[in-house]
Amino acid sequence: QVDESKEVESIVPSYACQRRTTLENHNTVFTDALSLLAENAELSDEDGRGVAFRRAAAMLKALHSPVTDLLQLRGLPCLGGHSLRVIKDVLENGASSEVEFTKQSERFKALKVLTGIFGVGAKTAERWIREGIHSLQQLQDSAHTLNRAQQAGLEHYDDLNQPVTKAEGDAIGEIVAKAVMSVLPGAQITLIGGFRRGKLTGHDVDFLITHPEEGREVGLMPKVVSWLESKGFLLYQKTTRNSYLESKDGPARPSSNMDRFERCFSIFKLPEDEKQGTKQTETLTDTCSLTTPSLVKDEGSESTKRANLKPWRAVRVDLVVSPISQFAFALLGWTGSKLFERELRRWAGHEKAMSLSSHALYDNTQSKYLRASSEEEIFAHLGLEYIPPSERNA
Ligand code: TTP
Ligand code: MN
Ligand code: MN
Ligand code: MN
Repeated sequence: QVDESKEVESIVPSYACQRRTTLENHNTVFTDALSLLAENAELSDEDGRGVAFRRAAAMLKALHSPVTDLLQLRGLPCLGGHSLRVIKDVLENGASSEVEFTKQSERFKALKVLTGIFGVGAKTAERWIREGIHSLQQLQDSAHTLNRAQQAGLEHYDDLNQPVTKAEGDAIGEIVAKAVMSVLPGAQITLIGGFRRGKLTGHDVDFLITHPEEGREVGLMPKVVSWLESKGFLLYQKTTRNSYLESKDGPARPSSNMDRFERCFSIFKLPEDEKQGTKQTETLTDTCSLTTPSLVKDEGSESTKRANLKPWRAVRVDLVVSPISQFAFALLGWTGSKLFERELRRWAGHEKAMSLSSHALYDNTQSKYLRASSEEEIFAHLGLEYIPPSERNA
Protein backbone atom coordinates (compact mmCIF):
# COMPACT_ATOMS: atom_id res chain seq x y z
CA GLN A 1 0.00 0.00 0.00
CA VAL A 2 3.03 2.25 -0.55
CA ASP A 3 2.06 5.18 -2.74
CA GLU A 4 4.30 4.69 -5.77
CA SER A 5 4.36 8.40 -6.58
CA LYS A 6 5.82 9.08 -3.13
CA GLU A 7 8.63 6.59 -3.53
CA VAL A 8 11.91 8.49 -3.96
CA GLU A 9 13.93 5.67 -5.46
CA SER A 10 13.12 2.06 -6.29
CA ILE A 11 16.61 0.52 -6.15
CA VAL A 12 19.60 2.02 -4.41
CA PRO A 13 22.73 -0.19 -4.31
CA SER A 14 24.22 -0.60 -0.86
CA TYR A 15 27.89 0.27 -1.56
CA ALA A 16 28.60 3.97 -2.15
CA CYS A 17 31.04 2.98 -4.93
CA GLN A 18 28.10 1.51 -6.88
CA ARG A 19 26.25 4.83 -6.80
CA ARG A 20 26.62 8.16 -8.60
CA THR A 21 26.77 10.87 -5.96
CA THR A 22 26.98 14.41 -7.31
CA LEU A 23 27.37 17.58 -5.24
CA GLU A 24 23.67 18.26 -5.73
CA ASN A 25 21.97 17.05 -2.55
CA HIS A 26 18.17 17.06 -2.17
CA ASN A 27 18.27 15.96 1.46
CA THR A 28 20.65 18.34 3.23
CA VAL A 29 18.47 18.66 6.35
CA PHE A 30 18.96 14.94 6.99
CA THR A 31 22.53 14.60 5.73
CA ASP A 32 23.70 17.64 7.76
CA ALA A 33 22.18 16.11 10.90
CA LEU A 34 23.70 12.66 10.27
CA SER A 35 27.08 14.15 9.31
CA LEU A 36 27.24 16.09 12.57
CA LEU A 37 26.57 12.91 14.54
CA ALA A 38 29.22 11.13 12.45
CA GLU A 39 31.71 13.89 13.22
CA ASN A 40 30.89 13.71 16.93
CA ALA A 41 31.38 9.93 16.91
CA GLU A 42 34.73 10.25 15.07
CA LEU A 43 35.91 12.91 17.50
CA SER A 44 34.90 10.61 20.37
CA ASP A 45 36.91 7.63 19.09
CA GLU A 46 33.74 5.76 18.07
CA ASP A 47 34.68 5.04 14.47
CA GLY A 48 32.10 2.26 14.02
CA ARG A 49 29.23 4.62 14.82
CA GLY A 50 30.84 7.29 12.70
CA VAL A 51 30.90 5.05 9.64
CA ALA A 52 27.28 3.99 10.19
CA PHE A 53 26.14 7.65 10.18
CA ARG A 54 28.38 8.43 7.16
CA ARG A 55 26.89 5.51 5.20
CA ALA A 56 23.35 6.59 6.01
CA ALA A 57 24.09 10.19 5.00
CA ALA A 58 25.79 9.05 1.77
CA MET A 59 22.79 6.91 0.79
CA LEU A 60 20.48 9.94 1.24
CA LYS A 61 22.86 12.12 -0.83
CA ALA A 62 22.38 9.74 -3.77
CA LEU A 63 18.57 10.17 -3.85
CA HIS A 64 17.15 12.37 -6.61
CA SER A 65 14.37 14.01 -4.60
CA PRO A 66 13.71 15.09 -1.00
CA VAL A 67 12.42 12.56 1.51
CA THR A 68 9.14 13.82 2.98
CA ASP A 69 7.77 10.67 4.58
CA LEU A 70 9.39 7.77 6.46
CA LEU A 71 7.50 5.32 4.23
CA GLN A 72 9.68 6.43 1.32
CA LEU A 73 12.68 4.92 3.06
CA ARG A 74 11.30 1.39 2.99
CA GLY A 75 13.67 -0.96 1.21
CA LEU A 76 16.53 1.55 1.11
CA PRO A 77 19.93 0.27 2.33
CA CYS A 78 22.37 1.69 4.90
CA LEU A 79 19.77 2.96 7.38
CA GLY A 80 20.27 1.63 10.90
CA GLY A 81 17.83 2.15 13.74
CA HIS A 82 19.72 5.13 15.11
CA SER A 83 19.87 6.94 11.77
CA LEU A 84 16.17 6.24 11.16
CA ARG A 85 15.30 7.80 14.56
CA VAL A 86 17.26 10.92 13.61
CA ILE A 87 15.47 11.18 10.24
CA LYS A 88 12.08 10.63 11.92
CA ASP A 89 12.83 13.37 14.46
CA VAL A 90 13.76 15.81 11.68
CA LEU A 91 10.62 14.93 9.68
CA GLU A 92 8.32 15.35 12.68
CA ASN A 93 9.97 18.25 14.52
CA GLY A 94 12.06 20.03 11.91
CA ALA A 95 15.26 19.18 13.80
CA SER A 96 16.88 16.29 15.64
CA SER A 97 16.99 16.75 19.41
CA GLU A 98 20.15 14.63 19.57
CA VAL A 99 21.87 16.86 17.02
CA GLU A 100 20.77 20.04 18.80
CA PHE A 101 21.94 18.63 22.15
CA THR A 102 25.32 17.62 20.66
CA LYS A 103 25.85 21.03 19.02
CA GLN A 104 25.24 22.79 22.34
CA SER A 105 27.43 20.48 24.41
CA GLU A 106 30.61 21.97 25.84
CA ARG A 107 32.48 18.78 24.97
CA PHE A 108 31.60 18.87 21.27
CA LYS A 109 32.33 22.58 21.02
CA ALA A 110 35.72 22.10 22.68
CA LEU A 111 36.56 19.11 20.45
CA LYS A 112 35.76 21.21 17.37
CA VAL A 113 37.86 24.18 18.49
CA LEU A 114 40.87 22.08 19.50
CA THR A 115 40.88 19.69 16.51
CA GLY A 116 40.52 22.81 14.36
CA ILE A 117 44.23 23.27 15.12
CA PHE A 118 46.31 21.63 12.36
CA GLY A 119 48.27 18.78 13.99
CA VAL A 120 45.74 18.15 16.77
CA GLY A 121 43.73 14.92 16.50
CA ALA A 122 40.81 13.60 18.51
CA LYS A 123 43.04 11.85 21.08
CA THR A 124 45.09 14.94 21.92
CA ALA A 125 41.97 17.13 22.11
CA GLU A 126 40.32 14.59 24.41
CA ARG A 127 43.34 14.62 26.74
CA TRP A 128 43.37 18.43 26.91
CA ILE A 129 39.60 18.59 27.56
CA ARG A 130 40.02 16.21 30.51
CA GLU A 131 42.49 18.75 31.92
CA GLY A 132 39.89 21.49 31.55
CA ILE A 133 41.27 23.06 28.36
CA HIS A 134 38.32 24.06 26.16
CA SER A 135 39.58 27.08 24.24
CA LEU A 136 42.63 28.32 22.33
CA GLN A 137 43.28 30.85 25.08
CA GLN A 138 43.24 28.14 27.76
CA LEU A 139 45.62 26.08 25.65
CA GLN A 140 48.02 28.99 25.23
CA ASP A 141 47.87 29.71 28.97
CA SER A 142 48.56 26.07 29.84
CA ALA A 143 52.04 24.65 30.28
CA HIS A 144 51.67 22.33 27.28
CA THR A 145 54.50 22.30 24.80
CA LEU A 146 53.13 22.03 21.30
CA ASN A 147 54.93 20.19 18.52
CA ARG A 148 56.04 22.05 15.38
CA ALA A 149 52.85 21.20 13.44
CA GLN A 150 50.60 22.33 16.29
CA GLN A 151 52.53 25.58 16.75
CA ALA A 152 52.06 26.36 13.06
CA GLY A 153 48.42 25.28 13.32
CA LEU A 154 47.77 27.64 16.21
CA GLU A 155 49.63 30.51 14.58
CA HIS A 156 47.58 30.23 11.36
CA TYR A 157 44.35 29.08 13.03
CA ASP A 158 41.99 31.60 11.41
CA ASP A 159 43.38 31.22 7.89
CA LEU A 160 43.37 27.42 8.06
CA ASN A 161 39.77 27.34 9.27
CA GLN A 162 38.59 29.51 6.41
CA PRO A 163 37.61 27.36 3.39
CA VAL A 164 40.03 27.34 0.45
CA THR A 165 38.42 28.48 -2.82
CA LYS A 166 38.97 26.87 -6.23
CA ALA A 167 40.69 30.10 -7.37
CA GLU A 168 43.16 29.82 -4.49
CA GLY A 169 43.63 26.14 -5.31
CA ASP A 170 44.43 27.03 -8.94
CA ALA A 171 46.89 29.76 -7.86
CA ILE A 172 48.70 27.24 -5.67
CA GLY A 173 48.64 24.76 -8.55
CA GLU A 174 50.57 27.25 -10.68
CA ILE A 175 53.20 27.69 -7.98
CA VAL A 176 53.54 23.92 -7.48
CA ALA A 177 53.81 23.41 -11.25
CA LYS A 178 56.58 26.01 -11.47
CA ALA A 179 58.45 24.30 -8.63
CA VAL A 180 58.10 20.82 -10.13
CA MET A 181 59.07 21.93 -13.65
CA SER A 182 62.18 23.69 -12.32
CA VAL A 183 63.49 20.58 -10.57
CA LEU A 184 62.23 17.82 -12.92
CA PRO A 185 61.09 18.90 -16.40
CA GLY A 186 58.59 16.44 -17.85
CA ALA A 187 57.00 15.61 -14.49
CA GLN A 188 53.19 15.72 -14.36
CA ILE A 189 50.97 17.34 -11.74
CA THR A 190 47.34 16.40 -11.12
CA LEU A 191 44.85 18.14 -8.85
CA ILE A 192 43.33 15.48 -6.57
CA GLY A 193 41.05 15.45 -3.49
CA GLY A 194 37.84 17.43 -3.28
CA PHE A 195 38.68 19.91 -6.06
CA ARG A 196 39.04 17.04 -8.54
CA ARG A 197 35.51 16.01 -7.54
CA GLY A 198 34.31 19.49 -8.51
CA LYS A 199 33.93 20.95 -5.02
CA LEU A 200 33.98 24.76 -4.95
CA THR A 201 35.83 24.94 -1.61
CA GLY A 202 37.95 22.62 0.48
CA HIS A 203 39.92 22.41 3.72
CA ASP A 204 43.15 22.05 1.72
CA VAL A 205 44.52 21.57 -1.81
CA ASP A 206 45.88 18.16 -2.85
CA PHE A 207 48.30 17.38 -5.71
CA LEU A 208 49.67 14.13 -7.12
CA ILE A 209 53.03 14.30 -8.91
CA THR A 210 54.49 11.64 -11.21
CA HIS A 211 56.88 11.26 -14.16
CA PRO A 212 56.14 9.19 -17.31
CA GLU A 213 59.49 7.38 -16.94
CA GLU A 214 59.43 4.99 -13.97
CA GLY A 215 62.09 5.87 -11.40
CA ARG A 216 62.61 9.50 -12.44
CA GLU A 217 60.28 10.56 -9.61
CA VAL A 218 62.58 9.14 -6.89
CA GLY A 219 63.82 11.83 -4.53
CA LEU A 220 61.66 14.49 -6.17
CA MET A 221 59.87 15.79 -3.07
CA PRO A 222 62.88 17.22 -1.17
CA LYS A 223 63.87 19.12 -4.32
CA VAL A 224 60.37 20.55 -4.78
CA VAL A 225 60.25 21.51 -1.11
CA SER A 226 63.67 23.22 -1.30
CA TRP A 227 62.56 25.24 -4.33
CA LEU A 228 59.34 26.32 -2.58
CA GLU A 229 61.23 27.15 0.63
CA SER A 230 63.84 29.21 -1.23
CA LYS A 231 61.05 31.30 -2.75
CA GLY A 232 59.35 31.80 0.64
CA PHE A 233 56.19 29.87 -0.21
CA LEU A 234 56.24 27.51 2.80
CA LEU A 235 55.18 28.40 6.34
CA TYR A 236 55.43 24.75 7.45
CA GLN A 237 56.22 21.41 5.85
CA LYS A 238 56.76 17.84 6.91
CA THR A 239 58.04 15.47 4.26
CA THR A 240 57.71 11.73 4.69
CA ARG A 241 59.77 9.53 2.40
CA ASN A 242 58.41 6.57 0.46
CA SER A 243 58.28 3.50 2.70
CA TYR A 244 56.52 1.25 0.19
CA LEU A 245 59.56 -0.65 -1.12
CA GLU A 246 60.95 -1.41 2.34
CA SER A 247 57.69 -2.73 3.77
CA LYS A 248 57.45 -6.43 4.53
CA ASP A 249 53.72 -6.96 4.81
CA GLY A 250 52.99 -6.82 1.08
CA PRO A 251 51.97 -3.73 -0.85
CA ALA A 252 48.21 -4.25 -0.95
CA ARG A 253 47.91 -5.11 2.73
CA PRO A 254 49.20 -2.07 4.57
CA SER A 255 48.97 -2.04 8.36
CA SER A 256 46.61 0.96 8.16
CA ASN A 257 44.72 2.92 5.53
CA MET A 258 47.63 5.34 5.35
CA ASP A 259 49.58 4.76 2.17
CA ARG A 260 53.36 4.93 1.93
CA PHE A 261 54.06 7.36 -0.88
CA GLU A 262 56.61 10.11 -0.58
CA ARG A 263 54.47 12.97 0.62
CA CYS A 264 54.49 16.44 2.07
CA PHE A 265 51.95 17.93 4.44
CA SER A 266 52.43 21.66 4.24
CA ILE A 267 51.13 25.13 4.96
CA PHE A 268 51.57 27.47 2.00
CA LYS A 269 52.01 31.21 2.20
CA LEU A 270 49.84 32.35 -0.68
CA PRO A 271 50.47 36.02 -1.60
CA GLU A 272 47.33 38.04 -2.33
CA ASP A 273 48.63 39.07 -5.76
CA GLU A 274 49.21 35.41 -6.80
CA LYS A 275 45.75 34.53 -5.56
CA GLN A 276 44.05 37.31 -7.49
CA GLY A 277 45.93 36.44 -10.66
CA THR A 278 44.32 37.89 -13.77
CA LYS A 279 41.50 39.56 -11.83
CA GLN A 280 44.02 41.97 -10.34
CA THR A 281 42.50 45.13 -11.87
CA GLU A 282 39.02 44.46 -10.48
CA THR A 283 40.39 44.28 -6.97
CA LEU A 284 42.93 47.09 -7.27
CA THR A 285 41.48 48.99 -4.33
CA ASP A 286 41.75 45.95 -2.05
CA THR A 287 45.31 45.41 -3.18
CA CYS A 288 46.21 49.01 -2.43
CA SER A 289 44.76 48.93 1.06
CA LEU A 290 46.61 45.69 1.73
CA THR A 291 49.98 47.27 1.04
CA THR A 292 49.39 50.47 3.04
CA PRO A 293 52.58 50.74 5.11
CA SER A 294 50.79 51.45 8.39
CA LEU A 295 48.93 48.15 8.08
CA VAL A 296 51.87 46.09 6.89
CA LYS A 297 53.98 47.27 9.81
CA ASP A 298 51.47 45.54 12.10
CA GLU A 299 51.65 42.23 10.26
CA GLY A 300 52.41 39.89 13.14
CA SER A 301 49.85 41.09 15.70
CA GLU A 302 46.79 39.01 16.61
CA SER A 303 44.29 41.77 15.81
CA THR A 304 45.77 42.35 12.37
CA LYS A 305 45.70 38.63 11.65
CA ARG A 306 42.07 38.35 12.69
CA ALA A 307 41.13 41.28 10.48
CA ASN A 308 43.12 39.53 7.73
CA LEU A 309 45.00 42.64 6.70
CA LYS A 310 48.22 40.86 5.83
CA PRO A 311 49.09 40.56 2.14
CA TRP A 312 49.06 36.76 2.14
CA ARG A 313 47.03 33.85 3.39
CA ALA A 314 47.99 30.48 4.90
CA VAL A 315 46.61 27.44 3.02
CA ARG A 316 47.00 23.72 3.78
CA VAL A 317 48.51 21.85 0.84
CA ASP A 318 49.17 18.11 0.47
CA LEU A 319 51.71 16.88 -2.10
CA VAL A 320 52.10 13.21 -3.02
CA VAL A 321 54.63 11.62 -5.37
CA SER A 322 53.82 8.34 -7.12
CA PRO A 323 55.79 6.21 -9.59
CA ILE A 324 53.95 6.01 -12.92
CA SER A 325 53.29 2.26 -12.44
CA GLN A 326 51.12 3.05 -9.39
CA PHE A 327 49.70 6.33 -10.68
CA ALA A 328 46.15 5.08 -11.43
CA PHE A 329 45.86 3.57 -7.94
CA ALA A 330 47.22 6.71 -6.30
CA LEU A 331 44.85 8.88 -8.36
CA LEU A 332 41.84 6.76 -7.40
CA GLY A 333 42.92 6.57 -3.76
CA TRP A 334 43.52 10.31 -3.37
CA THR A 335 40.47 11.63 -5.20
CA GLY A 336 38.05 10.59 -2.44
CA SER A 337 35.61 11.12 -1.00
CA LYS A 338 36.85 9.38 2.12
CA LEU A 339 33.66 7.34 2.32
CA PHE A 340 33.83 6.47 -1.39
CA GLU A 341 37.39 5.17 -0.84
CA ARG A 342 36.39 3.17 2.21
CA GLU A 343 33.49 1.64 0.28
CA LEU A 344 35.73 0.74 -2.69
CA ARG A 345 38.05 -1.17 -0.34
CA ARG A 346 35.09 -2.85 1.40
CA TRP A 347 33.62 -3.84 -1.98
CA ALA A 348 36.97 -5.22 -3.14
CA GLY A 349 37.45 -7.28 0.01
CA HIS A 350 33.92 -8.49 0.71
CA GLU A 351 32.53 -8.91 -2.79
CA LYS A 352 35.61 -9.69 -4.92
CA ALA A 353 38.19 -11.20 -2.51
CA MET A 354 40.61 -8.49 -3.64
CA SER A 355 42.76 -6.03 -1.67
CA LEU A 356 42.78 -2.45 -2.95
CA SER A 357 45.19 0.23 -1.77
CA SER A 358 46.53 3.48 -3.24
CA HIS A 359 49.47 1.42 -4.54
CA ALA A 360 47.96 -1.72 -6.08
CA LEU A 361 45.10 -4.19 -6.47
CA TYR A 362 45.70 -7.78 -5.39
CA ASP A 363 43.41 -10.65 -6.42
CA ASN A 364 43.42 -13.16 -3.53
CA THR A 365 41.71 -15.86 -5.64
CA GLN A 366 44.28 -15.75 -8.44
CA SER A 367 47.10 -14.82 -6.03
CA LYS A 368 48.33 -12.04 -8.27
CA TYR A 369 48.46 -8.28 -8.67
CA LEU A 370 46.15 -6.76 -11.29
CA ARG A 371 47.81 -3.99 -13.29
CA ALA A 372 46.04 -0.82 -14.33
CA SER A 373 47.10 2.38 -16.06
CA SER A 374 43.77 4.19 -15.65
CA GLU A 375 40.98 4.50 -13.09
CA GLU A 376 38.61 2.96 -15.64
CA GLU A 377 40.68 -0.24 -15.64
CA ILE A 378 40.59 -0.46 -11.85
CA PHE A 379 36.78 -0.15 -11.78
CA ALA A 380 36.64 -2.84 -14.49
CA HIS A 381 38.91 -5.19 -12.45
CA LEU A 382 36.57 -4.64 -9.50
CA GLY A 383 33.47 -5.44 -11.59
CA LEU A 384 32.11 -1.93 -11.00
CA GLU A 385 30.60 0.54 -13.42
CA TYR A 386 33.03 3.47 -13.89
CA ILE A 387 32.12 6.42 -11.68
CA PRO A 388 33.78 9.74 -12.68
CA PRO A 389 35.30 11.98 -9.95
CA SER A 390 32.33 14.41 -9.98
CA GLU A 391 30.07 11.52 -8.97
CA ARG A 392 32.26 10.25 -6.11
CA ASN A 393 30.92 12.82 -3.65
CA ALA A 394 29.53 10.21 -1.25
P1 TTP B 1 41.38 15.21 2.09
O1 TTP B 1 42.19 16.30 1.53
O2 TTP B 1 41.45 15.03 3.57
O3 TTP B 1 39.83 15.35 1.73
P2 TTP B 1 39.08 16.03 0.51
O4 TTP B 1 40.05 16.63 -0.45
O5 TTP B 1 38.15 15.01 -0.04
O6 TTP B 1 38.21 17.13 1.21
P3 TTP B 1 38.57 18.67 1.44
O7 TTP B 1 38.00 19.40 0.29
O8 TTP B 1 37.93 19.04 2.73
O9 TTP B 1 40.06 18.77 1.51
O10 TTP B 1 41.80 13.83 1.46
C1 TTP B 1 41.77 13.60 0.07
C2 TTP B 1 41.86 12.14 -0.25
O11 TTP B 1 43.14 11.63 0.07
C3 TTP B 1 40.87 11.29 0.54
O12 TTP B 1 40.17 10.49 -0.37
C4 TTP B 1 41.67 10.40 1.38
C5 TTP B 1 43.02 10.40 0.72
N1 TTP B 1 44.11 10.27 1.69
C6 TTP B 1 44.91 9.14 1.63
O13 TTP B 1 44.71 8.27 0.80
N2 TTP B 1 45.91 9.01 2.54
C7 TTP B 1 46.14 9.94 3.49
O14 TTP B 1 47.07 9.78 4.29
C8 TTP B 1 45.31 11.12 3.51
C9 TTP B 1 45.51 12.19 4.53
C10 TTP B 1 44.30 11.23 2.59
MN1 MN C 1 19.41 14.99 -8.54
MN1 MN D 1 41.57 17.92 0.22
MN1 MN E 1 44.39 16.56 1.92
